[in-house]
Amino acid sequence: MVLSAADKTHVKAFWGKVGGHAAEFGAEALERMFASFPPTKTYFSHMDLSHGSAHVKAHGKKVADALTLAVGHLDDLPGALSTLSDLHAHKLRVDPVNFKFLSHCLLVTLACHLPDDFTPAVHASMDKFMAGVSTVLVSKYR
Ligand code: HEG
Repeated sequence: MVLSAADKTHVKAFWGKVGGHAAEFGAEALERMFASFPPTKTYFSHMDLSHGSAHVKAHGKKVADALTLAVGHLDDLPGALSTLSDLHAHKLRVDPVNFKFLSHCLLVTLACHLPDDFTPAVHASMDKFMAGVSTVLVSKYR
């Protein structure tokens, strides 16, 4: 998944619009994922996944912070996400299909909150960005 120069420009500008809402949007994306793809909840059986839960809020912030880091390193996603990649592959062992679910739910969340900025071109670039991040996070499975 190679992001073009235009993709990188779209992703950086759009994430700038997300601004201080990143953690909140991360938590909403998780809530949507748990609601629409219930098997994903099995990975979080140690957490309270009810609406407004502090666990989901805290995890939403972690995911969002990782995405902010990735946006800052679009030319070196493997380097920026190396530790996180080890964690997901070796310790968490999250089935790769779930990354598509979370990516989808994040895009839906972003589209709901920033409809004017989420143009078809930005949508396409954000989709490529999430695919790029997901590729790195599942890259060490074998
Ligand atoms: Mg993962 C932990 C980011 C997809 C399940 N995830 C984490 C952490 C981050 C993160 C930053 C905390 C790492 C730490 O504590 O050092 N996750 C992250 C991203 C994405 C992703 C950026 C995809 C875009 N994660 C993902 C998916 C699942 C999953 C699809 C399962 C459906 N993540 C998962 C679990 C943990 C993390 C179970 C450990 C949670 C905990 O116990 O605190």
